[in-house]
Amino acid sequence: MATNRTFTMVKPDAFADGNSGAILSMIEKAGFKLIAVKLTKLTAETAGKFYAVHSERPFYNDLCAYMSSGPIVAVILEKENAVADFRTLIGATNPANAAEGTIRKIFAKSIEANAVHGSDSDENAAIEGAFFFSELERI
Ligand code: IDP
Ligand code: MG
Repeated sequence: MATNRTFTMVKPDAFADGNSGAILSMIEKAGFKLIAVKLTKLTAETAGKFYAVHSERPFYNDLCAYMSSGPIVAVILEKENAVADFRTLIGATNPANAAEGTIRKIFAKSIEANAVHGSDSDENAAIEGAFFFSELERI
């Protein structure tokens, strides 16, 4: 079932560079409503749980270390067609392949430190949102 919600994180590189506000502004200007926002920090263990689907990938350990290297901003977003439209807004995983004007093209440093997360399905958006927020923390 389409929920019209997706989940994002401003990743440690973008937070450390002071780009959280600019990124959230781009997201709002693209028509997404903020449903829940949290400044927090993952541990290697919680990052490992969040990215468990990638546990067999060669970059998994580096990804967990990177994602726990500094604060992140976790956000639930709402918009019609949220998951697909947000993936378009952020651009390709590797910023070298990201379209002009996308968040990753503007802010990402590398295929790993790529500024933002974006859910890849309605099902994962719900799982990922629930990873960071309780029912009471969402409007
Ligand atoms: P996505 O974030 O565009 O959905 P995924 O394939 O789900 O991309 O990978 C999750 C995250 O793992 C990426 O956003 C990036 O931070 C990191 N990652 C993906 N592929 C590589 C790689 O080949 N080398 C290093 N890190 C990677
Ligand atoms: Mg993904």
